[in-house]
Amino acid sequence: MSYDAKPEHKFTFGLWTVGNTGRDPFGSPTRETLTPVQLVRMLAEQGVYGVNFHDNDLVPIDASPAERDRIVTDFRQALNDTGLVVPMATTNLFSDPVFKDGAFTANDPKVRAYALQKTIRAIELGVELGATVYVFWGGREGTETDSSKNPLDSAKRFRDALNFLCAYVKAQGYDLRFALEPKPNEPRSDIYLPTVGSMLGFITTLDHPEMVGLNPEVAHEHMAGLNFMHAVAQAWDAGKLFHIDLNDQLFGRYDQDFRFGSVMPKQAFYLVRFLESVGYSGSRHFDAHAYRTADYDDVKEFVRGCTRTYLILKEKAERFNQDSEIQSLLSEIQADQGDYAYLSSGYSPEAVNRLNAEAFDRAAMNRRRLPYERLDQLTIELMLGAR
Ligand code: GLT
Ligand code: MN
Ligand code: MN
Repeated sequence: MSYDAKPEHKFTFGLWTVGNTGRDPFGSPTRETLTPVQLVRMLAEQGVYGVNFHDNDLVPIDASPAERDRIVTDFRQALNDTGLVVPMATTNLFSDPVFKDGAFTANDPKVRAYALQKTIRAIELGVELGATVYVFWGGREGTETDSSKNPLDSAKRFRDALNFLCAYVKAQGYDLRFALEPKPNEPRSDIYLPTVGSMLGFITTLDHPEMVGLNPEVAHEHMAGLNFMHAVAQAWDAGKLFHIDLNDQLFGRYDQDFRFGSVMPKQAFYLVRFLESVGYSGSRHFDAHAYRTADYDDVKEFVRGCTRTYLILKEKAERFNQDSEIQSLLSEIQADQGDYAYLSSGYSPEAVNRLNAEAFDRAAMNRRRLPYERLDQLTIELMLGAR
C-alpha cells in the first residue's frame, strides 16, 4: 500500500507551518524565509491538496494596495500552476504589538475597531482566493492579571465582534463559515474560552450559531490535559466540526506543534479512526512545525511525515475494523439481547413501571467479563505491526 499523499486525501498546511523559520522565544531563525509561491510549490510536490494562510502570511501588514494586488496575482498564479486550493483563511490578530492586550477583547475600543477592520479585509482576501472556512484563533484574547478585565465584558466584546462579522458575511452573500479555535494558554497566561467544550457553549449565545463551529487542535486540548478524540467527538456530535488542526503535543509542555502522530501515536490512531469512521469530509489540516534543527529538505520530510502517518493510521484503523479477534471481543463486550429496548424510546409511565418491576442482580452483573486488557493489547500489537 502506498502512503503517498494525494489531493483526494484533503491534506492542507498553513503558509505559517512550512514557512516557519525556526524562531522561538529564545532564539533567532535557523532557516531562511521562503516566499508564499515557493511554499505552494513545495507543498504541491508532496501531493498536498491545499494551503491556508493568515492575511499577513501572504500580504505584509504594511503593504500598499498595489503591493497587495501584485502578491495576490503571483500567489493565484502559483495556485493555478500547481492545482492547490485555499480551503481556509484566517487573520493574524496576535503578532503586531497593537494586539498586546487582545484584539476583539482588548480594553481599548480603538484596538477592537482595528481588529474588526483587519478581519473584514482578511475575510475579503480569503474569499477572493476561494476560502469557505474562516478560522478565529484568539491567541491574545486573555489576561495575565484578572485585575485588568472582567471576563463578562470580554465575552460580550468577543460575541459582539463575531455577531458583527457573521452579519457582514451574510450581507455580502459569501459562502463562508467561521471555525473557532480554542487554546488554554500561550501566548497569554490564560486565554478565554480555553477548550472545545467552552467554545461549544459560547456558540449557542451568538446571533447566527449555525454559521459558527469549531477548529479543534490536538496540541491545544493536550496542553489542557484532555482527550482530544473525545473533544472532537463532542464537536462532531454537535454538528460543529468545521475544520481540524492536526499536530502533536505531550501533556504539560510548552506549545510544541510537533509533526502529527510523532509523540502520542496511540491518541493519533484513535483520532484518525474516529474521523474516518464518521465520514468527516473537511480538510485534514496540519498545524505543525518542523524541528528548529531542520533544513528545508528536512521540512519536506516533516510534510511527508504528517501525511504518511495519517495514511498509515487510517490503514491501521481499517485493519482494526477487519481484525476478527478484535471484532469478536467487541461483539462480546457489546452483546445485547434487546431486553432493555423498551428504555431507548424515552420516558413513558409504562417504561417506569416496567423498570420498577426489574430485579437487578448486581453480583451477577459484575460477573460479565470485560476483557479490555486483551482488547488494548491487541490494539497496541496491531499498531506496532505485530498483527
Ligand atoms: C498559530 C497558532 C495556531 C493557529 C493559527 C491560526 S496561528 O500558529 O499556534 O494554533 O491555528 O491563527
Ligand atoms: Mn492551530
Ligand atoms: Mn498550536
